[in-house]
Amino acid sequence: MISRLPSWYGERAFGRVQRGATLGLLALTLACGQDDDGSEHPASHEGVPEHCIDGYDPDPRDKTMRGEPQVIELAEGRRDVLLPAEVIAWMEEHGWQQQHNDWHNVRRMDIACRRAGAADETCAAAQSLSARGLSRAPIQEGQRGDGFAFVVMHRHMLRVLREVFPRHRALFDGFDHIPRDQADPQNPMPWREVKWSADQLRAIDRLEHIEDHIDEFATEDDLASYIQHPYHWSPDNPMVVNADASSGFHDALHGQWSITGSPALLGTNTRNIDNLVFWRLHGWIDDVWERYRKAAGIEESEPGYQAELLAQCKEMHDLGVGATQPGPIDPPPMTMPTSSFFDQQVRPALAAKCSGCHEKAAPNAGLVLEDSSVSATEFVARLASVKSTNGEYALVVPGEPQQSWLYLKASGESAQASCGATCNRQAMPPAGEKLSSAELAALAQWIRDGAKP
Ligand SMILES: [Cu+2]
Repeated sequence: MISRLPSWYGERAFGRVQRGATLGLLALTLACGQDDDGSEHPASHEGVPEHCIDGYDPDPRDKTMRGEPQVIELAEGRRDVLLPAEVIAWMEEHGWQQQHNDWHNVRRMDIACRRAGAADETCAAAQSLSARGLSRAPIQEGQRGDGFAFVVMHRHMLRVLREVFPRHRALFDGFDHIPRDQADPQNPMPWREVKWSADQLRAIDRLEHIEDHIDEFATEDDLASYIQHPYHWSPDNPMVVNADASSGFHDALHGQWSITGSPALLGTNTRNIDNLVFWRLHGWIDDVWERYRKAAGIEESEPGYQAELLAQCKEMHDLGVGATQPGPIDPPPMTMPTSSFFDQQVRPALAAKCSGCHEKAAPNAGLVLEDSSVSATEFVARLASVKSTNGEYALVVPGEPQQSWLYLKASGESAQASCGATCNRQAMPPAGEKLSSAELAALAQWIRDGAKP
């Protein structure tokens, strides 16, 4: 058997609490083993919620519910597909939407604050978490160990749902294969176009034939990081773009089916677990990872893995207990002012095409492009002359569309931009509908005219 337990395992600490208890957890996993017989747990189980050890009983609603996914109708003929109401209710009763969002946000503090090792005092995103009793996770997104935690935590959630809704467990099945085009029977939204770039097709091919690529990923953490995001953390920059442009297919999957205006927006973490496609795509990632584990000869009983499953279950639980107030869960009501050129021509386009991933509650790259709760002045102040995460270009340079990263990304000209190795040239949005030529022209004109609110 090849051991793929990451070598850093013993030194790690995870979550919002410095547990330092890895060895303790490991010991207790080994000590308690299978104790489904209702016997008393050893004292070392203290602090670990019962359900992390014994699991959950099926929910009574599993027997009575129809279990059909809900197709919801949104503005302008858009549609999204959500889990049955009973499942969403169960997750709400257990605080999952909040915990899942917080789980990601405590790992995204460096990204939200645009610097590595972000301190609470100087960054609003960090402050809003610490005001709720949460703090920066010691392992941030894209750091060694984060990919492994990511796949284990999502597996924990998948397993619980299959246990709680056994008669409807197919709701949580991953894609058999990634839909390649709109007509593919696996497309969860037959009304929506499916398009992948050459790099994304390369990722699909590699991951769907993971058994042939085992040697390209030294550890499970390497594989998971490759799937998760197209960037990684470094001490100088929390978002260094990966050299391999096929990395980050998980983000592309979220983007592909993220429907603007949906109450279960797939592109951000606030309520994306309510979305059926969330489980399709995470189920698929889970299957790819499992096939890697099998091909690499990793046993289910491997202690490091078992300890991590327990630790992730406990962390989710602790996030629910530790947060003193609920975070921003529901998207704010739309109160779009309509006066200036920016309000009329630019802001709606950004909201329509970018909010799938840059909505204010949990924006990718810490960049907010949809926030109806702030004035145009405040909104523009966050863009004009503010550096992008690549650290080279400003998001908007008043008067200069060709030097404004927002415009270059939206127009796709970023692909030819001259910028350093850490610069993510990928056009935006990464999947789904691009800005129309009229919207791009309006964006360019607005910048050329001085980027006024
Ligand atoms: Cu997640």
